[in-house]
Amino acid sequence: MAMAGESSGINYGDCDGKVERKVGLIYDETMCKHDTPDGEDHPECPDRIRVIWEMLQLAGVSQRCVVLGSSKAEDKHLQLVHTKDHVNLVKTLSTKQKDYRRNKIASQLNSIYLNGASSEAAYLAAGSVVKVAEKVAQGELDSGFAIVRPPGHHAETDEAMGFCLFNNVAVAASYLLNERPDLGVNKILIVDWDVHHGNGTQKMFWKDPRVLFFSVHRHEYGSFYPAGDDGDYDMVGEGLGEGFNINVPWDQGRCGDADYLAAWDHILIPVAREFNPDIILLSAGFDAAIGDPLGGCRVTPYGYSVMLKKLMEFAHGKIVMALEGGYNLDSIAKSSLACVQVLLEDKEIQASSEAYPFESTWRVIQAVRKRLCAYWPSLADELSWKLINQKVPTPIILISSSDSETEDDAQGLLDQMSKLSIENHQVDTARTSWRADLAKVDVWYASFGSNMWKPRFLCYIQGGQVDGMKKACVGSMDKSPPKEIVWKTFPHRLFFGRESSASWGVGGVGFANPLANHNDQIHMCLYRITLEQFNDVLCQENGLNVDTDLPVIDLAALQLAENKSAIIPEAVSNSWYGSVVCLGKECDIPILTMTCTLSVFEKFKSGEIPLRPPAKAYANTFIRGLVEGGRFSAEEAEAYIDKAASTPL
Ligand code: X5A
Ligand code: ZN
Repeated sequence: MAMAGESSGINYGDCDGKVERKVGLIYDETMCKHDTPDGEDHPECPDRIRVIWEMLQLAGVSQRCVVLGSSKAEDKHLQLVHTKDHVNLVKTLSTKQKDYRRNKIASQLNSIYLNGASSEAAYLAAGSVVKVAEKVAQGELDSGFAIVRPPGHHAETDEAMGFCLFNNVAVAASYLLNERPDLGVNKILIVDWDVHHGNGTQKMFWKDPRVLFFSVHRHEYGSFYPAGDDGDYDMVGEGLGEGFNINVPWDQGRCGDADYLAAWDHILIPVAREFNPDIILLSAGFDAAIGDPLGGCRVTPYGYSVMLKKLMEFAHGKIVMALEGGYNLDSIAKSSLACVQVLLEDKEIQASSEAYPFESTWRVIQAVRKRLCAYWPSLADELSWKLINQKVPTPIILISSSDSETEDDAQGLLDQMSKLSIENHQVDTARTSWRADLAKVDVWYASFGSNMWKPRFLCYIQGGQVDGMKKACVGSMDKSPPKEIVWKTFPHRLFFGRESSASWGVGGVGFANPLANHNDQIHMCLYRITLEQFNDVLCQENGLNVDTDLPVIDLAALQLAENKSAIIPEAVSNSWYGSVVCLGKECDIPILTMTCTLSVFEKFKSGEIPLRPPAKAYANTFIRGLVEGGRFSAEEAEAYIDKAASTPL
């Protein structure tokens, strides 16, 4: 039976005549008006909540829920977790005086855009989570889902960041604890399964034992957004709140159902049983979902439904879901639907999975259990050997060109590497500390595409944009020009592929086969730069921010690249130029190039990713490089490109 509007009463939805659980939903189109000021594309887009709502309607699920109207948060509730100044800033964003200052304000914040509708959306997002939480706590609803944006969990007491303006979930938790003693909510479990760390929420309840904050997120030794140590498992809370903050920091991307469920079974669920919450608030970002462009993980709708189902054993199933991140429209719609079906107790879920967690997942889980077992006795037992042997190897991919070293040696080196970066990070937390060290080391960056034209390459060093480029580069933090330039040929295969690229628009761009082949010859222009600059070039080539706390290639990784001839650093493993290949040495300085990974090369070869002749602007730049470098005449350069573009792989 369809129910809509702010109706109450018993909902007889099930064909067995079983009384369905009352699940509240809030969606309001007004929150779609928060958008980029200039119409630029952004992953945190209005369609995110639209597609979720449409999916719930299409599946006939929203009709079986109690649909509530949205509400604006009250300032006094926002001020339970935010400063007056911050609330005022967001409140006055849409005023006339702010029309000209909004872009400036946004640009001074980390990953925030603002328009005239941002203020209202932020108030509605926070107020709607408060409203659902109130009704679930009261017992008027069994559970609920606030389909809101902007998201909230990155927002700190005095600062908007990470697409978040108000910390919606934190406001709701604080409201229940401090404003509604009548509801009898004394202990709240906040589960944050967004792929990013819930830094804002963590800080707001850092010393508060009434709130157990659990966040599982990509961390990668502090390099993943929001970078730094906040998301580490060592951050357990302080004072009375000590032990009431639990972080599960993945040290790699690609985690999927098996990894998340292992964290559930061996950390979250036993702790939740001991904590025995009165209500659960779920920071339900869906950016760990398979297909998410920012997350890189692989949680399926089924995985989300099992995670949620396992939480329903607590607090009499009183669960308030609030949308956080999630940027693949298809994935977030399907994941949301799977979750609401669980809240409705629609279908039986058998929690069985053939996949195993990664080896690194067990390492993280064991570290978390060890750090927290003093507060939660159920974490004290060692995990059985049999259990942790159910694993797949950590997917750091190595391309080995010599048989002299076994994969085991490589794993040993990698283990050493990860230890190194952890230690470095703890000893030395200055933001740019790595730069000074890597500035002392020279490498040759061997370019084989448009970067062979020096002015184009200099965009990556000094910043800027040459003719034909669609986008400007920010450049390296060290803007000094290359110390030397030499040309050489190497036994690798040049080819062109992709449909289009951000720098050049429609058309292919150059790649080198990551493996050597002595029947092929590629012309390369070698620039002698520092390893610091090489990192900045690598980041820009892969569309990553150069301003990172950790280098992509540190000294250990350079060593590894030299020994193994090629490495795939985790930070760029899913990017186009994910393979860093060492081509040997020149004057005792290692020669590095960057190209696609072997697995992407295989996709080019099979046609799964198109081979495509270069874009016009790209080809012109390429030719200029070869001609001005004195390698070829214009005709010869064209012939070189034509041959590479027309010979099958
Ligand atoms: C809510 C959320 C992500 C921010 C990423 C900024 N924020 N690079 O998923
Ligand atoms: Zn996120």
